[in-house]
Amino acid sequence: MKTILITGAAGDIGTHLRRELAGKYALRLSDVRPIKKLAAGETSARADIARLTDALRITKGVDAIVHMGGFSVEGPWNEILRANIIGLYNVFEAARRNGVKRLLFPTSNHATGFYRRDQIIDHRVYPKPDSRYGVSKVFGEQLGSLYADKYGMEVFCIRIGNVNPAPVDKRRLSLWLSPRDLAQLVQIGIEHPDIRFEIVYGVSGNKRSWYDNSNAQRLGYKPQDDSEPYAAEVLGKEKPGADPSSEMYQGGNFVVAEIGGDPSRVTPKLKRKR
Ligand code: 15L
Repeated sequence: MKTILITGAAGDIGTHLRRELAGKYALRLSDVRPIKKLAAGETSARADIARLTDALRITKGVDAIVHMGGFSVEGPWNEILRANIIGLYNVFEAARRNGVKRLLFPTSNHATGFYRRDQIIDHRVYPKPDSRYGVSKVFGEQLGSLYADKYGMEVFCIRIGNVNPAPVDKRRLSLWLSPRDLAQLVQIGIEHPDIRFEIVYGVSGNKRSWYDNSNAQRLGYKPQDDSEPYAAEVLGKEKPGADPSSEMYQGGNFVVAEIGGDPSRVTPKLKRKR
């Protein structure tokens, strides 16, 4: 059985993945926070990936890395820099030094959040990040490209929409990713024999999708879920958006965060869950 390192394992997505991948892999779970209640087949390795020594320790001897760790919304530059630039670099570099070839990087819809909602985009469009967070995700994709081309690493980038048991609002009807579809994409990223550097969209088979996800389909992705059955209920509860720009662009309120404001502040609406 393969041993998979999941960083950021104490977070929401990490928690979904632990449940979905249980029994399929030996899971090494890492986070700066303690991991509560290990299940059978799980071990934990607490680490701060902003320290290269920690990154080297946790990546030793694994077959693949699912790098979920990082700052997950728009935030102050210092935090983005520490977790998503320095921490990410350390994970790639530690993987290279430890001979771990396969790395899955969860990038984000916010790497392309300044595309409009009336546009359908595929994996070949140039990035249009909507935030410092989005820029950090573009950095991660490009670092992956470098490590694939220069060092022969196998890098699978999933531009994740929004992972939740059910879509939570109108925007998320277009970019919802169910936990089981996330797990399917992660398994493709771990198992597909022919990955060099790939970008796919982490979305379910949503009828209202803004993405041409043919690259994921080419690699075998067959989403099981679609947000459409939830649409009537979700739209019935929707309140009108505060800012028309957030309605116009795929990135939603990340697009309008701090416009004309103070970039050192975390916008309250975007505060991440702990
Ligand atoms: C993301 O990239 C964030 O990590 C997540 O918290 C959500 O805000 C999601 O995007 C989204 O766009 O809904």
